[in-house]
Amino acid sequence: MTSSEGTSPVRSPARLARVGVYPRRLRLGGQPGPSAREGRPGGAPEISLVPKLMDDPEVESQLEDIDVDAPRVGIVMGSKSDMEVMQQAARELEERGILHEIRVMSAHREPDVVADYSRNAHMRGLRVIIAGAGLSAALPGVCAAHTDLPVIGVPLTTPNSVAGGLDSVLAIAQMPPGVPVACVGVNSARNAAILAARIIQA
Ligand code: AIR
Repeated sequence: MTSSEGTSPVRSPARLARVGVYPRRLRLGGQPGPSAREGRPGGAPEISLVPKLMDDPEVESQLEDIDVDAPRVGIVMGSKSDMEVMQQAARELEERGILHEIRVMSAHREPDVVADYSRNAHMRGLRVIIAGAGLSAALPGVCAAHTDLPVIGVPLTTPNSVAGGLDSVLAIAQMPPGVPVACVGVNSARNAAILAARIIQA
């Protein structure tokens, strides 16, 4: 399921800017970006006001290849039984017009699926992964082990949770140095979505 299923494609400059894609056509009038040298013939060496990135043809062609309708946030969870809570994240992103996708994958039951998804996430255009799981909640950490994208973990409660979900909190927050996972509160999927939106817009 992706949010794009019920949403018309948005290709406006504002939309592109919100997802962090600034292809050449977004420059004013389609012209090359402004320069501090303009209006000063023979003046000081040119200082471009456009980030150097935009002048690199290779990077620019890669940016133009990015599908602006691709999901920007991946919402994953360890079980279908997590769906009700995790849909709060989807709803929040939907309201903010941020394209997202939802997948069920267990770090323990389908470790290869989680690894493949995480390894391909950046290349597919995702900017943030929100991962929710209960009990021994390895999913956010395993995602983070396989991607350089920011991962936000959502500790979830289940009928078998220990200490109201403290088991999941510790599993998500207590990551080893070098493999960070942001951890929101127990069942706080909406907060995870708001944080994801802030990361994308930062
Ligand atoms: N879980 C699934 N694989 C690994 C973990 N930690 C979690 C799910 C769910 C809980 O186990 O995220 O919160 C119970 O899953 P189920 O499928 O038995 O309902």
